[in-house]
Amino acid sequence: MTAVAVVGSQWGDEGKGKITDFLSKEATMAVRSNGGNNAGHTIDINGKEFKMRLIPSGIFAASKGAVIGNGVVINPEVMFGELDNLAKNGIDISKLRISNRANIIMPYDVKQDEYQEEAKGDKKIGTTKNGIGPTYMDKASRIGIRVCDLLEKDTFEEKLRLNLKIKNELFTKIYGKPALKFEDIFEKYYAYGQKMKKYVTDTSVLVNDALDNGEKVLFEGAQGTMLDIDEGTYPYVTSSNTISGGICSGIGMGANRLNTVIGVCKAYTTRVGEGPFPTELTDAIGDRIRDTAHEYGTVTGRPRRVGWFDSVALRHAKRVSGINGLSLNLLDVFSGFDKIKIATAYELDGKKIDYYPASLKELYRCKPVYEELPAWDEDITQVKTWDELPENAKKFLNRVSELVGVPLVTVSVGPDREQTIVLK
Ligand code: 2SA
Ligand code: MG
Repeated sequence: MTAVAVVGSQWGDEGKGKITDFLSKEATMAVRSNGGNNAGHTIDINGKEFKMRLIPSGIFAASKGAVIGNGVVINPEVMFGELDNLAKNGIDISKLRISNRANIIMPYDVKQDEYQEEAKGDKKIGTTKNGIGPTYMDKASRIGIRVCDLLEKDTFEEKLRLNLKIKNELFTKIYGKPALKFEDIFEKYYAYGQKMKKYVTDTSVLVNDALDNGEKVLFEGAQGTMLDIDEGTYPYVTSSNTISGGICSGIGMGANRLNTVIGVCKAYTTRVGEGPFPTELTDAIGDRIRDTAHEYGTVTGRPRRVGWFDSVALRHAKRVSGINGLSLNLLDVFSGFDKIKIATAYELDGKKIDYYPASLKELYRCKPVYEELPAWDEDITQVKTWDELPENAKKFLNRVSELVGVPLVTVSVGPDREQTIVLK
């Protein structure tokens, strides 16, 4: 292992934290390069639970740095909240490094996210309302406030005044909402910048130097392929590139740097928020998977939408990210089931297709073509090796790997670190 990326290969919540935690023991540097506090997973360190949203989960082990790259959007309040909690629990946070080019999520971005969703009515995206989309909008329209801008008082003042003029016009005239005040934001955010300063650097140099020196670097992807702004189910996506290419632009490194791209998936599929989901189950089987696997949002408690494993989506994920190892979670959920289904292709207007259509209308018309496999009765939560798995579980895993065209590297049979079968 030198440069290993972990990416979600479904719609997020695949359990990336588990393989990340597993790999981070070997890594000397841990890097985040996309998204913001719309990500989140829980890590168990010596019996203590930590909820990580913005800080790389590898901070616990990374001796050479836990890096927030230029592609990340940062809510300073959330970040310092997380850092304070880590420090309070004796975790060394001095290795944190923040890119001087990362964009800041401003209070008006959070408001705009809320107003936009409200205005869309039943066409809403179902965002996490953390201001992620509007911050990337600001970045693309070149009015974003970057970390380095926050550190220069006059630059920050100038940018904030201009942005408030633009945003307040939108808020008051289009959305009929109150304007935000310069005074309520300026000093508070300037102070955040000053507090952030000691961690700020050109993280592209840092990461590239580490790779040049043969350090083991772990790149932690957030969300999943099907939520990618380019390759996902647009417009029901997040606003960043969640695929492996997003790591290169989100840190400032060459595409030839990554040697391993691990795609994380579940033995079935889940999605939160709106948008197409061809293999969705709205029946008792879906409820059974949801209840067995506790598929409810960690923060809001929203029930996640549940469906069968979709190899069409996975092949799409494999292609767009160059996935060369598959990490499959939650195999144990199917113990006691009668049958498991896998979508091998779609049927679109009477024709069998094996690709993911770009048009939403077409996607909504797609009917999955299923293959049925028998499940197993045995409780597999204590299984440690491939050989101990029931034959039907092996058949299911082999078929998944064959359909996706990627070897399995780990299979998880429970939430604990120990409940992981390592295959490669
Ligand atoms: P946003 O807030 O603009 O990014 O929302 C846009 C859509 O993206 C979905 N979304 C997510 N869906 C599942 N998991 C997410 N994050 C995971 C978590 C962490 C992960 O546990 O919170 O897997 O990295 C996530 N983030 C955004 C959202 O529901 C909208 O459909
Ligand atoms: Mg999650």
